[in-house]
Amino acid sequence: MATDRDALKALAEQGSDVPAAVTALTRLAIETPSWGYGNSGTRFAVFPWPGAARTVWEKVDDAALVHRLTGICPSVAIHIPWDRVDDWQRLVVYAAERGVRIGAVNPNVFQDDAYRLGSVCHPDPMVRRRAVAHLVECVQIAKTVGSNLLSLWFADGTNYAGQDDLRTRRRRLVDALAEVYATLPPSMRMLIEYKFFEPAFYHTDLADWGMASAVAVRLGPQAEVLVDLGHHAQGTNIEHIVACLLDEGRLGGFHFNNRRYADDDLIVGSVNPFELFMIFHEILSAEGGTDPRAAACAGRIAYMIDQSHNVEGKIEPMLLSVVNIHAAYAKALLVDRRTLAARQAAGDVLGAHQILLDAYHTDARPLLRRAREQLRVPADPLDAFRREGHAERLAKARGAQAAGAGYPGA
Ligand code: PSV
Ligand code: MN
Repeated sequence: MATDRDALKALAEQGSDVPAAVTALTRLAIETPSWGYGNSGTRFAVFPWPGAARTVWEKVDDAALVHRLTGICPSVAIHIPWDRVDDWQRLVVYAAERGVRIGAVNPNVFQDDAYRLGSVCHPDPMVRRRAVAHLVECVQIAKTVGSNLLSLWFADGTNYAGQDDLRTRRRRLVDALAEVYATLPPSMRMLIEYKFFEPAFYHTDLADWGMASAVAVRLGPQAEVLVDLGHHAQGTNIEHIVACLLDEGRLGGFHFNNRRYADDDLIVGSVNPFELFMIFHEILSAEGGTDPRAAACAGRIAYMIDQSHNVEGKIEPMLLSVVNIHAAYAKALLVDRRTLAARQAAGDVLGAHQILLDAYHTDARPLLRRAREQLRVPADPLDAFRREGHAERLAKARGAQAAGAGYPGA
């Protein structure tokens, strides 16, 4: 049987820069979401998972465990008010003691009764004020916890034609975000997420990447677009969107997950791993390309997971997502971009396509094992999670919460 050493030697002989790829794999940073560690469900039911995190402290514990087992998840995103605490400094220290830090701060302007007709686009200026006040408070929280990311998603939209005036709503949105933008410290970025449906079904105020980037451009250079993989219509070419946003220097970050039908929030790479590989291929092309703006943009992307687990535990699916992201990235690192460019220039349609398939079909696991060796983490994080008995330990310590209906984090 070929050893990892043989496999890496073979890769080097084929022209891959193995040490550079291993280094890149050790440097990837993926943020996990606090809300992915708690019980969540569909609007039909929440099935409580024994050992699921009950508080933000336990969510940080779980994020720290994921980081300990993978070596590439140094931060955890928080959602306000779900994760609100009285003493933010205590949370910062608590996280640091466990080897992680607080990442993106996600405001919540979609759950209060006041937001029935929207938040920053609501027809009533009092409701808009309330939403802006919460967003500004989240900028303050981000400053306090040492985060430089404010990550925004709005449920704003309408259900019926004529319900509200579309352009007026857009002006309300821009005005509100301009107010928030003015409070950002220079080091902080505002990430603007889009989604074309749900909970509104006639129109969504920020429906796609074009609308989000137009708003970002109006606001200024600290505003960028966040691409959630679940927020597109069936068949949308997401890697093309990624390429366009890189070219405009406005790709701020990702919410990784996977979908088959709607915003399914399934394990990353579980439905369409080739799409994930192609997304990383676009990013790496920009990073190593000749356009300095696209290269700089690629270098500051915030990679975050946004998924919820309804029937399958919490930590294990998060680990699988991280492993799948790492694997897609590893394969994208193996693309022979020089030969690809030559074949593209020559109009060699399938010859160019073959370059991508060659990388995609390469077994990248020896590379990943080498990277994990350097990171001093288990060669197989999922296996380690099972062998070390974490699920049983947490189930015993935390027990199961009462069943109920609800939304992630509710
Ligand atoms: C909305 O579907 C979303 O993707 C946004 O990012 C939210 O912040 C997140 O889910 C959690 O509800
Ligand atoms: Mn999201």
